[in-house]
Amino acid sequence: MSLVTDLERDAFRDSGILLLKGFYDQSTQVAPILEGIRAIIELLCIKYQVEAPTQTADLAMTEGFMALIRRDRAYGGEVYDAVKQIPEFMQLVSDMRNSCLFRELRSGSIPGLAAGGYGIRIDCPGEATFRAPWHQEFPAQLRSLDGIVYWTPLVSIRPSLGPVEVCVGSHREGIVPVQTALDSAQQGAYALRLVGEAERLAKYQHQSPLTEPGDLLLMDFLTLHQSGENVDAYPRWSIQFRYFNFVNPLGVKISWKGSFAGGQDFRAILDQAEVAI
Ligand SMILES: O=C(O)CCC(=O)C(=O)O
Ligand SMILES: [Fe+2]
Repeated sequence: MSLVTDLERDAFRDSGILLLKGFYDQSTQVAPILEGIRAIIELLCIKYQVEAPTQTADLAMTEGFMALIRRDRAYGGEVYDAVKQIPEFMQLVSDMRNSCLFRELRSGSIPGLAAGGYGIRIDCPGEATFRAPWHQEFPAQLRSLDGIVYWTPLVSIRPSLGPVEVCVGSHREGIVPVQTALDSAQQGAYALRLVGEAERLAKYQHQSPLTEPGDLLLMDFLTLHQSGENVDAYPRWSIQFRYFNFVNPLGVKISWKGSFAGGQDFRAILDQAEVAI
């Protein structure tokens, strides 16, 4: 049975973005991840003697997490590193339906799951350091040119949480040249800036889809997108991972290497393989 209709597949090809409502099962796939996060926050509140409610996932991921980072921002980093090791998270990331979906969207492909390209974002209110500026996934991840970002929220995404913003159809632009911002406190992929950003962004219709846990937002590796601004009182929790295509000629040429997630700058890898972009 198909996971997408022909209409959806064509819409993804044309717009570089596709929202599949309720792709994951809330009770069997999402809820166990939320419970894992709750337990980790509870353990850290005990460890650091932070007084905060953690009896439900909702309380732990709002009040509990905020209390932890108010005490020490580094505790938030501890949560971030821990939650991606929840087995149920890895089960969702490697769900067979993800590769089936990739095959349907990229006909003739052999799907790969990008190592180090999966995680759970915790976008804290008012923080700019870890906000992803306008970017394409390809330089940040490499692996193959025709990869797809899988993005699925763990909380209901309201406008104040800063939904991801996407330029519809921008993937057709091809690889956009980037430069490193030297005046930014941001590091790695977050320090890259699109050349001629304002003019490029102005060409496209912008969308900031509101999503619910279980929904899956797909973005082409060349689609321009950025993190929205979280002006809420609570963090924005979301899962992202990337599938790529082993068959893609550029992927074969660079030996499916990763970029910043693999500890290397994409420019070095493309140079080594003598790929000009
Ligand atoms: O969730 C975000 O704010 C950014 C997501 C993103 O850039 C990605 O998943 O590739
Ligand atoms: Fe991205």
